[in-house]
Amino acid sequence: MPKHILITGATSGFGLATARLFAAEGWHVAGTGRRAERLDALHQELGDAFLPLPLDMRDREAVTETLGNLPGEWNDVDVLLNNAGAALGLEPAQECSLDDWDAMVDTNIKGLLYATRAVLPGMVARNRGHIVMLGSVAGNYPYAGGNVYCGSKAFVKQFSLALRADLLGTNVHVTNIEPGLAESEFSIVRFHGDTQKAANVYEGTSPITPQDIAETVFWVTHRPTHININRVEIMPICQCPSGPLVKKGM
Ligand code: NDP
Ligand code: 8X3
Repeated sequence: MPKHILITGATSGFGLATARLFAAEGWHVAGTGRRAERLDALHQELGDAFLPLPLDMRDREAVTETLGNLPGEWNDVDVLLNNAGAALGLEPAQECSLDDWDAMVDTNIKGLLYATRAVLPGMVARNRGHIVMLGSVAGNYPYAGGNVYCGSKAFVKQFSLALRADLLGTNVHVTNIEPGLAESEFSIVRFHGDTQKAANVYEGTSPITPQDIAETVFWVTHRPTHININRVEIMPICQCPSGPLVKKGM
């Protein structure tokens, strides 16, 4: 009997790479995304091992209805990968678009909550399962222009840890994966389609790849049952955390 992973945001980047890796390992993969044509293409590629779920994670009713009532065996979700998310803009807070802020809160925080709430009762009833979050180093270290994106990922980190507390006494696992610089469509989305600006982010670096993250998801979900990986922070070797900034001449 194949295991089932439900991936939010399977149309690109980390989610797409994870869908391919888990399918290659014999898992059944259900994947969400707004770009239905990309889900269709993945369905063509992976065949019956893939269940396309076109929806917007910001739509509470659609997420609750769809993810809470998957057909047949698909409803026994072994792993939920809460991956769908975005950074929008890199302006200082006083110049940011409120629409961008709303979209980040609604997707990165609220969409993740809707998906979690939809699958959690089944996992608790079966006394097994794993919820893996795509947090970020942005939840650990602030940077200029990160404002609401950093805040949303700090939420994800703390929510993951608090979820562990609620689930103590069950065999339901929770992990927050916290990548640093990684190349996907992330920066194209952040810069609202400006591919040149996005390319500049990675120029001269060796960023994390979606495959690296897929392998991390696979690793954290294949530990012995008595183990829970709480958090995994990953940076490429060309990046490191740094301390508080100082502005001289003030
Ligand atoms: P991509 O932009 O390549 O992929 C984002 C995915 O999220 C797409 O499948 C997209 O699908 C989906 N998504 C976004 N908004 C929505 C929405 N409203 N409803 C449904 N799906 C949505 O980026 P990454 O793969 O890099 O990002 C995946 C996660 O990893 C995000 O949470 C991101 O914050 C996080 N992350 C990324 C890092 C990076 O540097 N790349 C580093 C650390 C964390 P569609 O557009 O089809 O709806
Ligand atoms: C993505 C990494 O540093 O661009 O979450 O915020 S960063």
